[in-house]
Order: sequence, then C-alpha cells, then structure tokens
Amino acid sequence: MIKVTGFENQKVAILGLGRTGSSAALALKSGNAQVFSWDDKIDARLQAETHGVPIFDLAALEWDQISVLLLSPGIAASHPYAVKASQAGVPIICDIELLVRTHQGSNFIGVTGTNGKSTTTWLIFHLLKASNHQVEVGGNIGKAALDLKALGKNETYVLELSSYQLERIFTPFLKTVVLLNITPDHLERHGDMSGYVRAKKRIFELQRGGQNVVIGVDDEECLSLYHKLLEKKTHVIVPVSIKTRVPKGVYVLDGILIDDREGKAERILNLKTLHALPGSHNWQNIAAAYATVCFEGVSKEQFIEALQTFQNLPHRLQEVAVIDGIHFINDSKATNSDATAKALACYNEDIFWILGGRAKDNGLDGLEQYFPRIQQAFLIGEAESQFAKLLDGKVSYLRCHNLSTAVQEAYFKAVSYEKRPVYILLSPACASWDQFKDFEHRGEVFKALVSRLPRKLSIS
Ligand code: UMA
Repeated sequence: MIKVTGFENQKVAILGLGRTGSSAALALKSGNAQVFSWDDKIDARLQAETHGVPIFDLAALEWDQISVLLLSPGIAASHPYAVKASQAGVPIICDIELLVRTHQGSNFIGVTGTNGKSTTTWLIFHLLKASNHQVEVGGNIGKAALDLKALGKNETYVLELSSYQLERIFTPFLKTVVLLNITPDHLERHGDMSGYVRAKKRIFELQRGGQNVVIGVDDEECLSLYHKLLEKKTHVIVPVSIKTRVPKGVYVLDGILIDDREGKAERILNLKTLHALPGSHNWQNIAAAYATVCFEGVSKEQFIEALQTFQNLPHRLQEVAVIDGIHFINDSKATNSDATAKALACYNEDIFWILGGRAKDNGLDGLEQYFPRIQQAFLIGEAESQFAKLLDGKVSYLRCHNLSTAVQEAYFKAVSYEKRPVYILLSPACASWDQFKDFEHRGEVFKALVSRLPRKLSIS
C-alpha cells in the first residue's frame, strides 16, 4: 500500500468503498489525513470497516471544511454527495491523482481506449518486467492505484486508465500515452459520444516529460486525433495500424509486425504463431505495446524473447485445458457479441460453442458470418430461448440451462467428433449476472468444471 502524504490533519471525504475507496481510505489514513468515508451499501461499509476503514455518514458532513472528495470511478458526478461537494467548491478526484502527487519522480505510462486496454497494459508490464525494469501495473485493470507498491525515481507505473478515471485526474504525469481506439461505450455515463471522446482526450492533458504518444489510427476518432496531434508538432507520435501501412509507425500486415519508426519497414515477428495472444484483434494490442516499450529502451530481441513467456489475463481466450486434442477455451470476458465475434474469428472451424447468460440489446448481431465454423452450440442462462430462436435452422444447438450441463454435453460431443484439434469455447456474448457474480466467477466455474471432467471418456 502507498502512504499518501500532503493531507496531514486535513479532512478528506471518500465516497464508494470498493477497491478504489477502501485502498484510498487506508492510504490517506496512514499519511495522517482525517478520513470521512462512506458507501451507500451497508455490506460494503461493514466489509471496509473490518479492514480498518473509518466510516462516517457523509449526510452529516460540513463540506466547506473538506479538502477533497475522492469519488470512486463507478459513481457518477450526479450523486447527491458529489453535487454537494461541487457546490462547496471541493475538488473531486480519483485515487490515481493521489498516486501521481506522491510519485512525482516516477515514470508513468497510461493506456486507454475502448477495447484491448487491459491486455495492452498487461503486455507492456510483462515486456518491461521481463527486460529487467522495475515496474508496477494497476488502475482500471483491477488493482487500485494506491494498492500498488511504492516505486522510486524513474521506476515505472503502467496504468490502465478508464474514461471515468481520466475525468478525475488533474496533475500532468504521463511520459507515454497509449490510445488504442475509440468506439461508442459508456454513453449513459458521458451523455453522448462527444462526452465520451472528451473524457478519453483528457489523457493528452495529463502528459509531462517525454510527450510520447502511441495511437491506433484504425478508427475515425483516433485518426482525427492523430492528425491534430501531428499538426501541433509537440509530441513524439507513433501511429499504429493493423489495416494499413503507416509511415513512421508500427503496423501489422497479414500478421507480420512491422516497425517503420525509422522509415525502414523492419519485419519484427509473425504474430500468427503467438498462442497466448490469438486473433487479429490482439495485433493492435501487440503493436501498441511494442511501440511503447521501444520508448523505454527495450530492444527488438528483448521484445521477441519476452513475448514467448507472456500469459494473458484470465478469461480472455484463455486455454484452460487440452484433453486428447480437445482445447477448452475460457473467454468469459466476452460479455457482448462484438467480443464473441473476435473469439469465433480465431478458430477456423470445429467449434463447440457455449453461450448465453443475460443477453445484451444487440443479441447475437454480427455473429452470423461465423456460424459455419460451429459444430454445435450449447445454450445457457436467461438468453436460452432468445438465442435458440436466433440459431434455429442455422446452427445445431442444445438447451443446457446451466454451465455444468453445457460443459459435459460439449465434451461428450467433442470426444465423439472425429477431427482434432477441436475447441470447446465458452464465449457467452452475454453478461453473467443471471447465474454468476461476474464474468470472473463464470470463468472460474468453467475452469473448475473442466478440471473435473474424466480424462478418458468411452463412447458407447
Ligand atoms: N457505490 C455507492 N454509491 C453509488 C454507486 C456505487 O456507494 O451510487 C459504491 C458501491 O456500493 C461499491 C463502490 O461504490 O462499494 C464501487 O465503486 P466502483 O464502481 O468505482 O468500483 P471499484 O471497486 O472502486 O473499482 C474501480 C473500477 N470500477 C469502475 O470503474 C466501475 C474498476 O474497473 C477498477 O479495476 C478499480 O476501480 C481499480 O482501479 C472495473 C470496470 O468495470 C474493471 N471499469 C469500467 C470498464 O472497464 O469498462 C470502466
């Protein structure tokens, strides 16, 4: 845990006691701030209290005496206490602002974008660590900033930054900004697309020092930002593409990673052979990570070597077992059809597909082109009837109701299927909340079910 100094004997309010708020309360308390923390849910308050977080009902707070409100990223600024804080002129910040203030000498890399940011963040961290850098990883990826280890001068924090967090950071701190892509997301929170883009663009206001920018140029928003940055001539910019050659950039052509930063179009690696990062959707993540670690002095040879030992975050096309040529893939993070499309695109055919849960508005939109790859679908959860109708006459399916039945049925069918390799793919295209706590829980249950399958199954 990081000790937050600079608030000694000052009154600090904290709203939300999940990962962000609880760690911030303890970090501020250890730096002798007077902490007034609250969560609207009693369970969260009780749990935080057992970890030593002081609880105070913010309804009784005199806001004009408060130095800052640390508002958890998931809580909108329209929350009544946040409104009170704003009316009293209290700055509203997030935990990353505090990390930055306490680590002015450290090196910061910030990764944002709509898709791929966790994988890219994790990959940058791995590449730097494997190349003997002192490095910590956290932020939106799951580990709250103030739960990280304190680092020294020039040691590196790699942070995944969400649009929610970017709105609540004010001190410029980033040496390198990585912006992967911008497509519609979180519109209910930001009002509309322009509000979302505005939040993402804030990352450029947070630069200090190197002014390095790695930017994906395959979507319209990012392409337009790239051109604006080029005009300003204030940044060292590396454009990244998986669709086209980008002069002075890093790009991927037919799976080959190419470095043209020096105008030499040097071939670096064939990405099609990387089992830990399957699928063309990962190419942008790899290209951006490569460009980023080059700024940190990582050589081409170190990059290639480090990639061989990379293991992606769980629940993202994660191979959890192989039994007699049957590969079990946990893609529980695929909570919408876009994400599932990327998974189905990775395997040419011979897919036994487990899907369902709580459906999103766009159902299975965009997946039809992959239906010929599917040997059989195994339906679970609330979406079962809806998906059965969508698949009817196009893909053979079985209604399994729950994951346990789906795993057993899929295994049984895969064992009697003559070809190898085959893939039993959990890529639900749905939220998990009808049957599981979250996508992580769903993925863990899948893994446990697979581990309990008999290694030899005789088919009569
Ligand atoms: N709460 C209230 N009042 C409210 C709403 C919530 O008191 O009106 C309380 C809840 O009861 C809960 C707490 O606030 O106890 C939760 O706060 P939070 O949602 O900010 O969650 P944290 O546990 O602090 O996790 C946050 C990020 N969550 C969100 O941005 C929603 C995590 O990103 C991040 O990993 C973590 O900080 C550490 O930095 C998750 C996420 O879903 C993965 N991010 C979104 C995304 O990736 O799309 C942006």
